[in-house]
Amino acid sequence: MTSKKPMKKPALFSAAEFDAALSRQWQRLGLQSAREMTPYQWWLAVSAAVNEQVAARRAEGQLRAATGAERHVNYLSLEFLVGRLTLNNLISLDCADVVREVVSKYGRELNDLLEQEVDPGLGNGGLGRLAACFLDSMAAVDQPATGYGLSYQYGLFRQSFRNGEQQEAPDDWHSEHYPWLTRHVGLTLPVGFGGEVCTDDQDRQYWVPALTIQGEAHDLPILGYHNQVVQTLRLWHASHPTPLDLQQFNDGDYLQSVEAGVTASKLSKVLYPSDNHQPGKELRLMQQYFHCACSIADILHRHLAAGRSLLSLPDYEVIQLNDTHPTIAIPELMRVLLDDHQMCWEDAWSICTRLFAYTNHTLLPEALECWPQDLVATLLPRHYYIIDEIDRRFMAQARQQWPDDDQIDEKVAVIYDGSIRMANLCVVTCFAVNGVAQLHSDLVKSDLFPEYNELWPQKFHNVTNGITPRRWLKQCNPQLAELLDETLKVDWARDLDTLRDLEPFAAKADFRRRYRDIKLANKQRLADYVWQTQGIKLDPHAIFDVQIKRLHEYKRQHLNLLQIIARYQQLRAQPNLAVPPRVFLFAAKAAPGYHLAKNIILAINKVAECINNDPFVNDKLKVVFLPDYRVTLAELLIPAADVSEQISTAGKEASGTGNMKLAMNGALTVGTLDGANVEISEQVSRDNLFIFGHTVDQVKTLLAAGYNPYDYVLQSPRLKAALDELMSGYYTPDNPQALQPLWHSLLEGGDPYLVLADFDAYWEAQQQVDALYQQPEAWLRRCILNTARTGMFSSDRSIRDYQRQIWQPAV
Ligand code: B1N
Repeated sequence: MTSKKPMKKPALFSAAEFDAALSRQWQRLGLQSAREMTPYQWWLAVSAAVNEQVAARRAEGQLRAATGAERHVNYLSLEFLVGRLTLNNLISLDCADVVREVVSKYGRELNDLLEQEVDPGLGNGGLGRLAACFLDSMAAVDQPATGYGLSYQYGLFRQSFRNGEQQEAPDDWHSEHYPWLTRHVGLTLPVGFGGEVCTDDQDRQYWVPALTIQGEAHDLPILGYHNQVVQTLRLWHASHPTPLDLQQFNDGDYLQSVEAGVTASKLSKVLYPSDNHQPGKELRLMQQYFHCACSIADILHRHLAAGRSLLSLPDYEVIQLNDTHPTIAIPELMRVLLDDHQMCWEDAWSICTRLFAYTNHTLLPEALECWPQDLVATLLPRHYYIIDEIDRRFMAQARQQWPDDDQIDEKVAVIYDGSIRMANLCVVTCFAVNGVAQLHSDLVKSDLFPEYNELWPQKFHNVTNGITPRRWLKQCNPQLAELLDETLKVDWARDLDTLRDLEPFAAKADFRRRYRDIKLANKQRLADYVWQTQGIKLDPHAIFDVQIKRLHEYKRQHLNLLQIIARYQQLRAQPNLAVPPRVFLFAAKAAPGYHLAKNIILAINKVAECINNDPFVNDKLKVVFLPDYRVTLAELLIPAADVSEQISTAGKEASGTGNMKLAMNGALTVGTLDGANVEISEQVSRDNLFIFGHTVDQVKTLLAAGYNPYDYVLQSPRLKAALDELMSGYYTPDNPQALQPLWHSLLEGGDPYLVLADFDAYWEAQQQVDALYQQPEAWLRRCILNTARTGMFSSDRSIRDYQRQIWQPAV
């Protein structure tokens, strides 16, 4: 399928209209002229002026709601990692040129003032970023949708390093004002907590909460790419209905009078900073319930306001749960239907089981949410009763299905051993359950939920993740985007399968030269940034090898580190070795309470310090750990990468999405057969990346046979030398014990992620990288083929898969 470039539509607003909107903004700032604005005020004014135009065009009907499907998708997620919005929105509206023209009349560069925007960091990593890509794609493919999230006052912490150690600081991202957010003034909702369940004279149960707080709606516009669609990401902010109890205030008890408001404001204060881990904190459960109660009320209100009956809810709406974090929406909807609308259990249950769908994003046991039943019973007593009843009814069915299995409770019950297993509640209720890459979806069926799969095989699906090509190609790599425009002559960002038409150009000299020059320019841009921020000089002709993702043992940044040490030792031993110069670039945040992850950061920083200050190897090897990884930094690193490190233990990374972004921008993957790496390898073909290491089956066999990391140390002199040096205090002379947690985890700790077992194969793959880079023409061809063959990783394709497999009207 190829899409012809559509006829150019008239711009959404003219230069004169935009200039007038801009004037209103600087006047509002209390200034006399546009020229008085600081660069930050320029960014504020431009963004607010565009947002004002969007609101006006929405009211006039030039921008419209999506209409392309029967069911409206409600995407519930505790995280939306949207990244900077201003340029993204200008690209979607096709208004960047008009705005650039007006701004330049005042002697300003649009690109400079866009740099003033602070990332809205309302997510931890891949799960939150996926939610943002999906909103972009749902608008692009005309899928009616609303995103529901929380308006955290503080996003993911800011990271810096002191003596190589991670320091955290609060991320006060919109300290006073964020121009893309609009408070929906007419919309505030009450949310209860605690209290007790009472019974009325008709024997119906109802909940009397002890505390009621208020949810305010704050909306971000989500703009469809070149299709005039606008929809909403609604972020709930907690406040107290009466921030001051005036009676108490007048009685002189000032502190107590603000106390209720304090409880409320804590709720949406901060994003929990853990990725692939469940903190198990009461406040987190309160956040989740607050998010779900507001969202359910809003969805019902929209449905009823359209004059529709409650029973028809699943005909018009679907609720997609982004992992189990919003699972409490299920008992909340049951409660509202049973208690507020006096529906019978069967009808309410029938609605829920046709309305909710669940996406699983991880198999890691420490990330599977379980809540103590006592906590739920105290905080949400009515919900606890409803969950218990769901479990009771389901277990009656399960015991019939497996009459002879005396372990069936342990395997499938929702409430077991004093805790509520949220993933089980999801699978029991939802009409669809999906994993996020083919391998992961297979493991969801075979390893995580084999019994449920036996009971309901038709519930289980795969929808392979994707990334929006607007942000991750067009916006972050403008030169490559222009080359694609000129070469393909179609609006490829609307239909990414058209990238396949690049294949023949992999052999054309002019295209090859331009593709290579663009990569080099992107590397130079990154080198300039590293020089300015870190004072480290990088040679843009070196291999830029990047590993950028959250810091987690299963992602194995320490495998990369061991290989770097071995490389450093080799260069010291053989100074004349003909290897291409290599720069290893890391960026990663560790959860503040994850001590081993923080120790790995320290280790990388210490090794980097030593290598970068060793003139002996300096033209061959550099290591840079860039602080404060976030969407904006990813946008700088990804177009500049030659090598993409995707080296998780097979079976542990559900999908990965950075792997897709890097391959699409022409980096060659060094990767294990894990998550979406498997599908990337199928698409680009195995010769165009570097696959190594134990497969899922081999990992299982190895662990079943009793894995002993020392076996691998004894077999590999290279590994032993690298480990010995790391353990010797060589890199931390001031504190030889500083890296003890790291080596303990690798040796006595049993090396749970098989770092040592994969070391030799990884080293071998890295040798192949060096060899291929020495054949620049062969290398370049592979880069181009990676770009040409990664079209299926557009999140537009993911959304179409959801539409086809999951969001079809309920039957
Ligand atoms: O979700 C991404 C995948 O591409 C990644 O492979 C996967 O690791 C990631 C608890 C998580 N899974 N689980 C989480 C995040 C926050 C939290 O509090 C778990 N993140 C993933 C998108 O599918």
